[in-house]
Amino acid sequence: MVYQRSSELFAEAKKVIPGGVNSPVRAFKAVGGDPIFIERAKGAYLYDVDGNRYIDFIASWGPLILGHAYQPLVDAVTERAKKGTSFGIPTEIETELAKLAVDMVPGIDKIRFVNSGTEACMSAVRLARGYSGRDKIIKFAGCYHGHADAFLIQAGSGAVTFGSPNSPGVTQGTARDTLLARYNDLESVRVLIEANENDIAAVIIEPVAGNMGCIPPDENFIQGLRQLCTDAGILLIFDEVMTGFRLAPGGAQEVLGIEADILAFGKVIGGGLPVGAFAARSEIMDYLAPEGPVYQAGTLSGNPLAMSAGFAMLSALNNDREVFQRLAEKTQYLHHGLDKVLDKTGIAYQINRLGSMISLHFTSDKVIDFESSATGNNPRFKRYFHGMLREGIYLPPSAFESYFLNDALSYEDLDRTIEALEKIISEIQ
Ligand code: HOZ
Repeated sequence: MVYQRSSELFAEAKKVIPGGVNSPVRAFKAVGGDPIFIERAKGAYLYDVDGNRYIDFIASWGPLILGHAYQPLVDAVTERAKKGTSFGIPTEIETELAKLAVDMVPGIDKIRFVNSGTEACMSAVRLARGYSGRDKIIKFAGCYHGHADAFLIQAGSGAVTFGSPNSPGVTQGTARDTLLARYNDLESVRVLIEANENDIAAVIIEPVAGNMGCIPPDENFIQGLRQLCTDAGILLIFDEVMTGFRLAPGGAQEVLGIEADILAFGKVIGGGLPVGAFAARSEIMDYLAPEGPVYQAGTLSGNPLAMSAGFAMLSALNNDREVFQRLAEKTQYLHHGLDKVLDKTGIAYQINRLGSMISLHFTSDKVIDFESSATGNNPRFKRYFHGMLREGIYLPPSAFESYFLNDALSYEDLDRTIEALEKIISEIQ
């Protein structure tokens, strides 16, 4: 493959954008080399500026569950744009999307739209603090809830990929209010709750972790966590930015059979436009301004273009609920195909999967938390990533990220992906 135009564009970008990217995970720092620049995409395929085609397994890091340039969504956004893109005054489509989301997701009465998953999680925590009158939160090592200060303590995703899970710029005071537990380890949560009685406002968790690779929760852990929170009067926040409207119409809550107190959304709910949201029962949501005292606002929040995209996406998913099962089957097919190739080699690896989220770690340890996910063989991962890229397969450029399958992927695409691994397997031995 030739990447010449991409490299030229990257050199230009670096002159005026820090690191040449607007989000670090795009920079290929963990795998080396220059990132590719995208010209366009359709369905399951990305086309770069050098004319190369890739089968896409990141789907814009999750939002494009039905594939790129999904026609009903493109039509909705195009029609809406002709009428104006933003007013800062209410529009009917905001209520339509809110009704649809409230209908699809268990246990919520009201939802507030923001512009990103970061904003959603940050606002969810503020709401929990305002509602409970308590300051501290518990988060889990390796979970990533966006880049608000309180979450950059042992954060996953790009933060850990680039060696700053505890970023400079986060004050000691913020760090003191963020307590750190271990994913899939209920005892680590119990200890923190006992040591901070009546001080903890919320526990925030990715109910299926996707920022240290994909790590499903152990059933006893997640059920026990719900019970611990209920017993201690702590609000349980599910960060469903990755899992919401992806694992099921009702997200991880539906799959796990557990209801959280506050939910944060992003990605699929915006269909590829910048949308985040947080939601809860009325009793909690009515603490928000202008109804209640907890302030939260945004010039572009609920803007009609983004709402139209979100409405087109959720409507499509709501009207074709089999899509979730279809995606889970495709993901299972990919999993088995990768197993078949890797099992012949003696390479130590783990594949974790739930629904349409999957990841591959080159380690012999079972990957259940941040520590075990960090045991992966990174030099091998780099060779794997670049080998697959050369074969036209676009994977997340870090082992600390999940793949997100989209429904435009055909079984032929999956076969080509498995064949690509077979082709490059000698390079990663
Ligand atoms: N939340 C995404 C997956 N960890 C990363 C997206 C980004 O930072 O660009």
